[in-house]
Amino acid sequence: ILPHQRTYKERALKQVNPAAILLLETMERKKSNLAVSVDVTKTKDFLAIIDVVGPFVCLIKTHIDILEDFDLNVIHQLQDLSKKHDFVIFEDRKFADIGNTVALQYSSGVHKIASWSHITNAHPVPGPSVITGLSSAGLPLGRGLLLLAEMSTKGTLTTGVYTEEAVRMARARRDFVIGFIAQHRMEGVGLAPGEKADEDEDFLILTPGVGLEAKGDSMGQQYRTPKEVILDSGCDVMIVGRGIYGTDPSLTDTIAARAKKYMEEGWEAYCQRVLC
Ligand code: BMP
Repeated sequence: ILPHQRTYKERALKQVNPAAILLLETMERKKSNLAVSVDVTKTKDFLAIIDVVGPFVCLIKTHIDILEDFDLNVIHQLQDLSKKHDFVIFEDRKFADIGNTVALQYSSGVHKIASWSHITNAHPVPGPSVITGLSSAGLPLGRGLLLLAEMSTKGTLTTGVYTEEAVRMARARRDFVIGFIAQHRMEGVGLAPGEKADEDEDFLILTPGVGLEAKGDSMGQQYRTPKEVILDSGCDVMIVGRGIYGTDPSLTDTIAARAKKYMEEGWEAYCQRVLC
């Protein structure tokens, strides 16, 4: 039985990293595998969208450096909303430098990401040292890391040996690496012939590039449906941005209705997958 054939609740019991446990338990509690990516430039819109989609999500994904009027007060309000609506926070920072630099970028600067984001992510391109650097700041705080094993964009270089090496790097650091940003499951990827993965291995797959209406955008993004992502590809969390918040943040009823629809489709696909 593969990890994604088990329930989120069962899988939470076997995890060691606190952020992985928190995410799986939140998904089970809220019956949601929907994450909303809130990529807007004004704090007012950012917080308003999160308050509207909050009841429907297991996780809110941020690009905190997009906010034009950022100050640490935004973080306090984000944390209040996370408590009010019971969701996990994931800053999509995509670290990609030497260990010493990423440790500083993660813990310090204007945004102090490690202090508030349960989960963050990194490109595997620097090699294992990126995990060493980030874990020095994140592990003492109970944080978790996702490696970008695959991307959703046309022409991405994250294929073949690159993806395999990403999975090998994660296997060596299961205390901190909780899974991948990817388009598929990673069981069996990167194993030598005859090599078997540890039977407790259970990486979470968080998948962007999800949309019910559009197939992509004019800048190389590619979308699949919740059913394709959760049922056909066995991914765990679907990440939706513009498909939910659209172009007008003031349309709160429409945004809430879209979030509810994605949440229901994602959960239905999960139920079919685990036959619950
Ligand atoms: P949207 O659904 O509006 O296309 O947004 C997708 C979000 O997921 C963006 O925040 C983007 O940075 C992120 N993302 C992605 O689209 N593809 C990837 O491979 C990795 C990402 O982090």
